[in-house]
Amino acid sequence: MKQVFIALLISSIIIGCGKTQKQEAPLKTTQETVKTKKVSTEESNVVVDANGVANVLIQSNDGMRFDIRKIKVKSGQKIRLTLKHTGKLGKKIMGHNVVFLRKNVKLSTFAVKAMAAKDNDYIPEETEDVIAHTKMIGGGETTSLEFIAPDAGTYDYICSFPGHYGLMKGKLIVE
Ligand SMILES: [Cu+2]
Repeated sequence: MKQVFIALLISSIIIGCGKTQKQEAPLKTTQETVKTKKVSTEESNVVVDANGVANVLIQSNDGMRFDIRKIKVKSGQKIRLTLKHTGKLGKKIMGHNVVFLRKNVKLSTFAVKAMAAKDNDYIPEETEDVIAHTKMIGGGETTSLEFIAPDAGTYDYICSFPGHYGLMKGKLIVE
């Protein structure tokens, strides 16, 4: 019995180690990326045009990713956001949008409400949680949205397609 117990113990330690390594690996990569590149490529290249409009391009793909995770603008500034889906998958299986949430809106709570709003492109109807949002698009499509930057602060943005917000999220930093 003792030998069986020890064997089980050893195997569970090995499995345990395997899991830890798998979980830590992506984190290390992220940290290294930040160290080697002083200017994060994930920060938006906000282009302010002659009219003072902040133009921002976010690209999304079939791998459930936004290429931009940080957007910096000034309060009261008009933002013209363009969302491009560079993938091939359709809107019903790999749809993406960009939803800017008000302060103190919990992402997981909002995501549950959004999931129930399938008939409204996963935007809860009559919600007060949303500042502005693009429409939902599929691979090869592009959409854009204009809105006025809210009061100074940090706001979350996500894709509200079911299961996407964990990977597809970023911060709107209003100064
Ligand atoms: Cu998405």
